[in-house]
Parts: sequence; structure tokens; C-alpha cells
Amino acid sequence: MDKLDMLYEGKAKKVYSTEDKTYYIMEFKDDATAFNGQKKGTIHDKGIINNRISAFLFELLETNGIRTHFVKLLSDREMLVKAVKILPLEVIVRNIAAGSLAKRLGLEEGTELKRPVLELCYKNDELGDPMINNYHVMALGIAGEEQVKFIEETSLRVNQILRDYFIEKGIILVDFKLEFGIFDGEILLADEISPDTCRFWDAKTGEKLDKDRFRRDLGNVEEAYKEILSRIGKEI
Ligand code: U5P
Repeated sequence: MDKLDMLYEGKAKKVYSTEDKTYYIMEFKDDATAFNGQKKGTIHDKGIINNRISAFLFELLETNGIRTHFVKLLSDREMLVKAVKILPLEVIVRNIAAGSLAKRLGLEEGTELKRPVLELCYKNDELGDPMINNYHVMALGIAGEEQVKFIEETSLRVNQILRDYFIEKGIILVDFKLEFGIFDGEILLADEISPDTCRFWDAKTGEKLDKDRFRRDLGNVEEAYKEILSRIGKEI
């Protein structure tokens, strides 16, 4: 299937239409941004690595009953996905305090949370993706009551599946961000799941194996992304 028009160019991906209205092609770039675009850079081969990791995790989730937009891998940097309409919502699930939660609540990074925390953010670059709750989601008309409930339950199930999977691979799933889209009236998990959108810590050493290496100038960024790829049994 060939790419037609570019419908969207984001920080890390481009989305193209295809001759079939049912599908989009998603292309993963090496560009990296942080702090709402204030920090910019590239991570060598990130696009290839994130394409593979996302494909693998979407398949893992599908196997466990989660409906996603993923159809198949097309090339090193491209995957075929269902033509979803993305909801302007970022769903963050946290198992351990880190990043903005640690800062906001004055918790030491690494503090185990007594139960997973789910946060909703309004996806809006100009506003810096402000945190909202499900009343805002309904008031803004982003989703209805049943849909929000479905999104929250699905996100917590995704957390359980991914957490159980990664701990077997010696990796702690600290937190992650999900996006959902509507396709044919159905809510599907969409976007990507990768070291760009998750915090992964090595279970033995505590080493950060995700985008925090880029955000915080910790070095060995590409190596960290490759390490996650290798833990899921894949190579570049
Ligand atoms: N996250 C994203 N995109 C965003 C904001 C956060 O993928 O625009 C992910 C981070 O990678 C982290 C989690 O895994 O959501 C929580 O981020 P933070 O709120 O602690 O910065």
C-alpha cells in the first residue's frame, strides 16, 4: 500500500493517507523533543526501534484482548494502522512516582505508589497538555461517560498486561502515556507505545532505559532504546 497525502506531522511521527480509506500509514522519525518542544534533538535509529517496539506491544495487547489500531509492519519505519480519529486526550498510568508526579506532589522519584494512578491530560500543545479530570473530558465533548469509563478501564488493563510482561524481562514499567482513537464507532488504542512514551527502569540496576536519558542529558540514549528492543527479543 502506498502513502498518499501527509495528514499530520508530529514530533516523532508522520501520518499518511492511503488509497484505502480504512487505513493510514504511520512513519516513525528519529526526531526527539522534550518539555513541550523546547528541547530538540535526534536519536539515531529511534524511528526504527520505536516502530518495532510499538508493533510488538500492540500485538501483545491484541493477544490479551485489547483492541488497537495496529494492522501490520510495512517497513523499518512504517506501520499500517486503522484510520482512527485521535481523541485529544493523553492517558497517563503510573506505578511508581517519577517525572511530573514526583515534582507536583513532592515525592521522591522511585516511591512505590500503593495503587496505579491514572491521569488525563487535554492534548493541546499551546496549553502544554493540561491535566483534566473526567468531568472536563465530558464537558469538552471529548468523550461520553461510557467512553471515558472504557478508556480508563482499558488503560488500567494495559498497565497490568505490560507490567507483567516487562517484569519477566527484568524491566520495571514506571509509567506510560496512551492515546485512543475512534474507528467505525469503536474506541481503539492508538499512537505508539515505546521508550518515548513509557518510563522503563532496569529491575536490577535501576538504570533508566527510556526518553528520560534524552530529557535529562544522561547519555547512551540510543543504547537504552536498543536495550528495550533486545529485552523483547528483537534486533535492529
Ligand atoms: N508522556 C508522553 N508524552 C507527553 C507527556 C508524557 O509520552 O506529552 C509520558 C512520559 O514518557 C512518561 C509519562 O512515561 O507519560 C508521564 O510523564 P510525566 O508527566 O511524568 O512527564
